[in-house]
Amino acid sequence: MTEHLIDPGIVEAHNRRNGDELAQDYEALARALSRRGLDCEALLARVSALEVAVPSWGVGTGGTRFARFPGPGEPADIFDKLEDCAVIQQLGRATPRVSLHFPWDDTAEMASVKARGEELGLGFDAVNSNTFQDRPGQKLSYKFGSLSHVDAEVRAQAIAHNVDCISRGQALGARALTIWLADGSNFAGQSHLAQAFERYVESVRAIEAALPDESWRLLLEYKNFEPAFYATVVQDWGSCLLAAQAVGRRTRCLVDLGHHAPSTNIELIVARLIAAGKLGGFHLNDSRFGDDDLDAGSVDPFRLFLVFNELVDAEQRGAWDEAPALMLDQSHNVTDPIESLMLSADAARRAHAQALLVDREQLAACQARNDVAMAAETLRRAYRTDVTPLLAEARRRIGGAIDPVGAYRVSNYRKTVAARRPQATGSGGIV
Ligand code: PSV
Ligand code: MN
Ligand code: MN
Repeated sequence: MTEHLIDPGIVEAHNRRNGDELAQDYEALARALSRRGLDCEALLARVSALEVAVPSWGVGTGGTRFARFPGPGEPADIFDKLEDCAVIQQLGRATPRVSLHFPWDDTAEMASVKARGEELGLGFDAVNSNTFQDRPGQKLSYKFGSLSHVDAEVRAQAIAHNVDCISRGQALGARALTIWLADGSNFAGQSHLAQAFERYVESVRAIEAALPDESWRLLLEYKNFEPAFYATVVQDWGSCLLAAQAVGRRTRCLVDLGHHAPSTNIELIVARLIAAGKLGGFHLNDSRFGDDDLDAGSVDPFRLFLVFNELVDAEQRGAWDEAPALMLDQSHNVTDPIESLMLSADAARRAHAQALLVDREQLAACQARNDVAMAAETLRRAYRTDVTPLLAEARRRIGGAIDPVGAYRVSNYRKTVAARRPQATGSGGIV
């Protein structure tokens, strides 16, 4: 029996208050969709199946390199983080797994973390390594890189950390390791561009060889800049693809939506990675300038829809051997992280539902006769459909909240945990 941290009676009362309105809106949507030859119930089943993992680091207040302004009731350790993730799942019902980050989350035995997750109805998604910071007492520094470092001993230390993350992931029941590499250079001439990449690929090969079995995946993130401002070792999807291809079958690329220059056509990158058989997963978020880590769909929901449009298209064409893993990767500086994460999971499902509504036969016909206006309008028509009642109904049917943020606020969860968790202090920024 799953332990619910918010009294289910509160959720039921909330759903009763909003139930009539939802029933009317859902019925109206079902009628409108049926006029378009679409079955709302079938769509609801598809949308309900979409799951997004929550990052353990996302439930704490983030920060910038200038400051961090922690809110009340911040999680103090991995067990507090799991509780917050459980609330997100209880109300939203779209996020049954948590993605852990080491060493940030290695303060407890993995067996007890797994057991607590089970009590709360949570499983574990990809684990994340961290060789972008030095931990206290660490033998060798990552100041000048880790997996691509010029010194073989530093590389060996970074590889060993990733292998340790894999065994922690195994203990949790996870099946993937995600590597985001901060390595790079700040000045022209600082590093040999080609050799640094070769050393990185060599290191990743050693990590892939340590994966427990064929079902495990190694997901490589790329990022255009920061903290290296002159040249990042894995700066774009091209480098990432080269690395994934050079390493092996189980190694794939992970597209973090915030890791591109502002006007980059991310859906095109997605299409290319699918074609190469190397799209392993996503870190969903939104951004205006760079790695802003804002809530998914909060700046440009149309772009999120276009990404999901590629995924639905690929799935329907049978263009991949397995669907990419979906995870959120956000930093919440001015919002309650629980609210932001629930809204982002909802945004992902919304984009997915809209993408499922695209009339693909009509789109293909428009493309075939170069009917540009109608092709674009076919996409926009799906995007303009308000699927809010469908998302809410999907949650309601399995015990979630019609309006997760509304129910969360009524529950006073934040106030309750603030009374027993120590108040975190501000100070410097974190990633
Ligand atoms: C840093 O850019 C970053 O945001 C990457 O996207 C990672 O996924 C995340 O931090 C956690 O390491
Ligand atoms: Mn990321
Ligand atoms: Mn990032």
